[in-house]
Amino acid sequence: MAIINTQLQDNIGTITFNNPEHRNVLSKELINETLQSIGALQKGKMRVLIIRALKGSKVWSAGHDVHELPMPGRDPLSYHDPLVTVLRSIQSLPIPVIAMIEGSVWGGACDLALSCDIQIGCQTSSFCMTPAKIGVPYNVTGILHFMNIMGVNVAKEMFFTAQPLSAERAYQSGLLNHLVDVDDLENFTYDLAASITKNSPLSIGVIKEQIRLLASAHPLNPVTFERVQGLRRTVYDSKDYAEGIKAFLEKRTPHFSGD
Ligand code: LCV
Repeated sequence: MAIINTQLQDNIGTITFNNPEHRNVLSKELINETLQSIGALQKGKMRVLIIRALKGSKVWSAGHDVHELPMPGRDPLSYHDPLVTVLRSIQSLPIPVIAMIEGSVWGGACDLALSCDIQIGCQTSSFCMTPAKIGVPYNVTGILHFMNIMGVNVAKEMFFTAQPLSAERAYQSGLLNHLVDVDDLENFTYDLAASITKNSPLSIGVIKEQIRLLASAHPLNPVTFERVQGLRRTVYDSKDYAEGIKAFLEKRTPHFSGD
């Protein structure tokens, strides 16, 4: 059975995560299928892409597949990591991408949802940033992404507490463009997508790229960049990182020693 479903109708592409048994984890397999589908849809007349889970999903996506996290000593979110790759692909896709969110969103899946251009949620939507729960040093582009969207204070609370943000709080904090009743979610999303397809794709594509370039226009001098990479290395080389992954796989609470 395919772990994603793909559809193109009236210039609106839809990618539906279809791996509920494993809570739509962003495994290499799911990400590669998503990237292939985006490529195929782009060959059609797609002007908007909607990314969603199956109707009634309790979990939109459980985030990075923890089984695929490297053991200590290797950056778990490096430039070529499949998750980081798909985030870049969505951010640089020259058409609007809408995250239609039913259910809980975890870790890297929050970054995926927020890499989309518009987020539409319902009362079952929630967002939980989990790096600190697993002992992962999140990456620079991801942290900057969260800072740009929700501001430093809410980003800090999400990363430090690793607790879910409710749909209402997500809407208040700017993670959701719209918060609608779950029964209206699909129609609302597709109506908004349809309104976009009526506008100039060229103008939209250029404005999206301008916003992306301006939002990431944060000059970082080489020494600062190397300091950040060094700091991150102390985390992914740590016993805490190994313990976080081991505890997840053993389905138990992690006991972090701080080294
Ligand atoms: C692999 C999984 C996962 C999973 N990986 O169902 O942002 S960072 O830096 O942290 C980044 C590295 C990242 O994204 O890390 C992953 C962060 N994600 C999480 O911490 C969420 C972990 N999952 C859960 O808390 C629960 O699975 C939720 C609440 C999502 C759903 O709970 P529920 O009781 O409905 P199970 O926990 O029973 O999970 C069902 C199956 O999906 C697997 C899980 O191991 C189980 O598989 P098995 O039945 O084979 O054991 N699964 C869930 N999440 N991230 N596998």
